[in-house]
Amino acid sequence: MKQNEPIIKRVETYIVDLPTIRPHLLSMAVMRKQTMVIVRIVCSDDIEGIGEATTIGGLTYGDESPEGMKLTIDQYVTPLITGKSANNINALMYILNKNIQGNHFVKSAIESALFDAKGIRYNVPVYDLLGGAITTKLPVLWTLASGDTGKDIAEAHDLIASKRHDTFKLKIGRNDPQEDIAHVAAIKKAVGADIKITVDINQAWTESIAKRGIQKLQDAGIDLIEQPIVKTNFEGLARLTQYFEVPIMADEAAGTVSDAFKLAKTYAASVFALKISKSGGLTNIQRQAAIAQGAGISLYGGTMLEGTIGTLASAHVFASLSNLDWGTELFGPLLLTEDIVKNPIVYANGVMEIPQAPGLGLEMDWNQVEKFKRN
Ligand code: MUC
Ligand code: MG
Repeated sequence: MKQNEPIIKRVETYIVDLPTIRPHLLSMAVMRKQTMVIVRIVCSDDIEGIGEATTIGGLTYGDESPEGMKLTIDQYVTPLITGKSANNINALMYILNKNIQGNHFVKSAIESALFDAKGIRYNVPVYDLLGGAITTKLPVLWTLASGDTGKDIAEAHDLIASKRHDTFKLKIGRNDPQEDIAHVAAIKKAVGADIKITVDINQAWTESIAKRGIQKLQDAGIDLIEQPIVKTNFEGLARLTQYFEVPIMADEAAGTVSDAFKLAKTYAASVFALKISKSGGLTNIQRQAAIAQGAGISLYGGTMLEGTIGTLASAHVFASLSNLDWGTELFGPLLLTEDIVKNPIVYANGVMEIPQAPGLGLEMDWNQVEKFKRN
């Protein structure tokens, strides 16, 4: 360690539950609140970094639960990194990867907090630590997932009229495929040809159902199909990608850097949905992006429906990517009725602004954390 290097003094974790503006329906879960694990890393120079580990619907989406993530950080991560140099993020992540299998959501939260602290220390935004931002604004779509076709259409019309979003994603897979397809077609017809629509099936279809379903979604004018079949069926995803004109995006299947490599080898998807939580951090997103670039695969900036902290961490790395052809879905904070930062992200005209302030660019509201944290 260099002399006078700041070291990690303390790691704090909080489980925070924030209500959603309406129920959010996915094929595997109905969300009425969002639970996030907030990580606060305090360094010997009194600089702090903040990270967020958030999953969807307890253990229904991913294999890390909020309660388990807090325990993993407190019992396993904290002893490994306390007393180590806070600036050497590569060395810290190497230690974590050597000693802790999996646990990508946890690793992502830790790496985000380390980048936040380092950015504050050197007075630069996190994107500068990642090589620089290609853009200061990212396109952000909105997901219509109220479970009701009429309500989704009304929500889309409001958001188009207020110019907050001009692109939408629909979540299906809970109902009979015919019913789901009719729901999608009605929304597409109501919003019109100029509004781009992605349909996320969240793994709910078998390959044979997907073959018939995607044909109908393609005929209805849908622009992008997301994770139609189970995440482990890479060969099936490759067959669908090669068969259809409408691009197929891998989400749950495109978890880690090695998943990206395996999918790229057979061109099993035209687009990868990248998420810092799935990949285990910001630097792994850049590794996945390099694989995609080499294979001619487009990118999309995904979300685990994180609040402002995780959304900003994602935005800083997504802004550094050159093949983000399908924009992002970094709308997580807008799904929540409350925030735990004092400076919410600015969303307007279909884009979000990336803060230019040091670190992630957030100002924590610890009173709000106190109010919404679990005891
Ligand atoms: C997913 O699978 O894409 C992202 C947006 C949304 O509404 O749900 C998430 C999860
Ligand atoms: Mg998805």
